[in-house]
Amino acid sequence: MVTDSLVYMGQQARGHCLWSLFDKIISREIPSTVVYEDDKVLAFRDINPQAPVHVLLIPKVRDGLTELGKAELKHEDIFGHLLYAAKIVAEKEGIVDGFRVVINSGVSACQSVYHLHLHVLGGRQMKWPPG
Ligand code: IU
Repeated sequence: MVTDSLVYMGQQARGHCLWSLFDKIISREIPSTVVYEDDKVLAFRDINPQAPVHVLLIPKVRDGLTELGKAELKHEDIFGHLLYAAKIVAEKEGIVDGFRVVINSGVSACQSVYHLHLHVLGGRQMKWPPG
């Protein structure tokens, strides 16, 4: 899509990873350790875990949703679905009694992959404030 191409060029210019990387994880072109999947979301282990449990949840259809800060009203349903899926992942991973959900949005939040994703972190005592 033209819009996606423009987003891609914009992110490349700012030195970010390809957003299409997570598309390739969805299509299984790039292998990942999937921990949960339904018709709308895929959850897989982060390759650089920041906690004993560190799972990423992504919408299977990106629909232009590169980052939370660029979300539109049409995306509201997928946010609800992603959050509920995060709770299912926490249950499956045995951390439902204490876990953290993080969305990095934009450069100053250190977002590196511009395909919307939630981090589910747990399995250790979390600290506050985050870095
Ligand atoms: P961020 O919120 O955009 O910074 O998070 C991107 C995450 O994607 C980060 O935690 C990476 O370790 C993770 N990741 C991955 O799991 N597999 C990959 O191939 C790449 C990044 I590139």
